[in-house]
Amino acid sequence: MSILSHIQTHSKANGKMLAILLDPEKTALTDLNRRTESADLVFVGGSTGEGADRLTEALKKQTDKPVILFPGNIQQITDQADALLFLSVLSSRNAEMLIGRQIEAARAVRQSGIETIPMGYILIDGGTHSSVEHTTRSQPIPQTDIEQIVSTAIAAELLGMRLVYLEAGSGAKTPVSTDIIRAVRQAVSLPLIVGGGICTPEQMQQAFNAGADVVVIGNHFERHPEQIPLFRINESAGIKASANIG
Ligand code: 1GP
Repeated sequence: MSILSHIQTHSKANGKMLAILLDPEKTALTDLNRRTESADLVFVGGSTGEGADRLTEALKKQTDKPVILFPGNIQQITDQADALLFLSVLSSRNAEMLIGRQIEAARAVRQSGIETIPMGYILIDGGTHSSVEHTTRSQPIPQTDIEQIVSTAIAAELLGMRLVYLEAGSGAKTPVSTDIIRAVRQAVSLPLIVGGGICTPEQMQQAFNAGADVVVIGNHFERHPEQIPLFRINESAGIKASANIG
């Protein structure tokens, strides 16, 4: 089964998925089985830097989790991963981010033969100047402009994209609000990925309840790897309760 079908099947069955985001520049190549044990999907990527090939190779040796590239640049593309999120920053008005980088990467991606999933990526203001905002030189959409966010997500679906990613930016102070997630969920039928600033199982559960199919967590697990098991999704009982998460 392709990775896209895997995500679509989960989404249709209302199954929720946790994706752990590993930055190749910040992730040691050891202990990856434990680092990814609560995840359904492993995303590999960062705003800058290389090393995605080494990290992907190590992940494929140490875990059986699907490894999906979420590349910040063309150097992070490797055919060793299971799939590639081929994204366009639809919230941007910077042509490089909308189509320039994609053209630059197109031949290498095609040659690699990797499963490529077209994705509409929508940057939303998370209350910090995020590195994605910096590297894409793009203004995020304010959280209050739900209409614009929903219109952008509908455009993604009309353009034939297969996933929508609502991104508050790594380390966001304010994750994407449940009002936004709910409004986008009602407007499009594509699987919905939500990330940026999610630090507690409760925030993850709220995003799921509002309609997210996949929640992405990076920063929090880099700082608190010991908390990873607390985020394990238990489909029948919801997220494991965690009384002592700070
Ligand atoms: C960033 O949405 C992801 O692209 C994850 O954000 O690092 O804040 O979890 P965090």
